[in-house]
Amino acid sequence: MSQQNGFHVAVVGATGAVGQQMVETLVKEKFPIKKLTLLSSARSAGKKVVVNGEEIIVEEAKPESFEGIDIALFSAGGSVSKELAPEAVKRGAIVVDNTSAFRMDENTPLVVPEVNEKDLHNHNGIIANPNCSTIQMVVALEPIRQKYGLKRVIVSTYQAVSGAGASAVEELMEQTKSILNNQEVSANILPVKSDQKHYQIAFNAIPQIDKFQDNGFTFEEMKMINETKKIMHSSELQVSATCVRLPVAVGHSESVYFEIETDNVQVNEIKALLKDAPGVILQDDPENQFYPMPADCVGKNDVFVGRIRKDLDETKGFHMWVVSDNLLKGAAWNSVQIAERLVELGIVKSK
Ligand code: NAP
Ligand code: 3JN
Repeated sequence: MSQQNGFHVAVVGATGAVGQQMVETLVKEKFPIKKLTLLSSARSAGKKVVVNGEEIIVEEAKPESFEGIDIALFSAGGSVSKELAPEAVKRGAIVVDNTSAFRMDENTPLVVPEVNEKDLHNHNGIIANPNCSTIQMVVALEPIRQKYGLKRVIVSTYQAVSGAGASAVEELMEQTKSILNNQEVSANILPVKSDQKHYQIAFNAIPQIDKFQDNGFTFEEMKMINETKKIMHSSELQVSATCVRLPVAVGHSESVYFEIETDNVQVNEIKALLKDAPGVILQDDPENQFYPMPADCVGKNDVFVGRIRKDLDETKGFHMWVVSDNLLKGAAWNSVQIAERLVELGIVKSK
């Protein structure tokens, strides 16, 4: 793991669902690491984690933890990022932040490398990683937008419980066991731990992800709407979203309806475009019942697209089904990919 000419990397939230994937992804992608520092809250400080055969002791994240750090990957919630990301930047680190804390800040680039890598050049120390549901959708839409223009997007999501953290996955497993054993079910985490009511997720579908806003949309839906416009640099793009939680452990799915700006485009032209698109794997063969499903996407970095078809009424309208591992391209891989690009573009240098 340790390379003399590598970088001192910190993972903040290293014991969480996303943080653990960040550590695994750094190793899997052979990111050039001189030293790896794992940070968490006081709860997990002292815990030993074996990374690539080396034992690392998790430390409590504090402002001083960032002395000497070159790159800090944050995934410990928005309030931790708001407090500690500026402290990391003050000490010379570049931060890739996986929370919503800075995503809509006009001085912070919000980056999906396949879509808007060039925005990495305009940073003030922090690069924001978008919401998982946004990332997989824009990877699939960007090649279409570039070639045919994009007027409107209407998306419905089918999101895995791991998006709500390690405790939500545990809750799904516990509830499933209880139901199969004819025992009473308890619900304490979903849809939103800090909200008033909690509902069973096992054998259910919950049409609420994050808290409701005054306009009737949830915060998750507003993230998809606002982040898509920012990443695509298009305030005129019409975007609407409905986000739903399903009893799936890993892998978000999305039914995406989109309208392009060009006339007479055939479905095979969209398929051909997505077949060669960066970060996309086309799985579209209805005759052989071949389409993407979350169970097949777990552990993979790509965005899988299938069920592409033309709308029956709107001549410029199309539908597609987009699936990806929410903890990888939706979070850990997109963050590590940003860090890789920062290194390759010479934007970050080892101290
Ligand atoms: P999780 O499984 O609950 O893990 C939370 C992590 O944050 C743990 O490592 C926890 O450490 C750490 N933490 C909590 N409070 C802290 C504090 N005060 N100081 C330092 N570390 C602290 O949650 P998760 O699913 O990994 O998600 C973590 C965050 O990532 C979310 O809150 C969200 O902002 C972001 N996220 C983004 C996406 C996306 O769409 N891109 C998806 C999921 C999550 P302990 O072990 O000590 O508790
Ligand atoms: O629920 C999901 O599937 C994705 C959740 C993402 C999330 C969860 C808690 C806090 C976020 C996020 O990244 O948008 C945040 C947050 O940082 O606001």
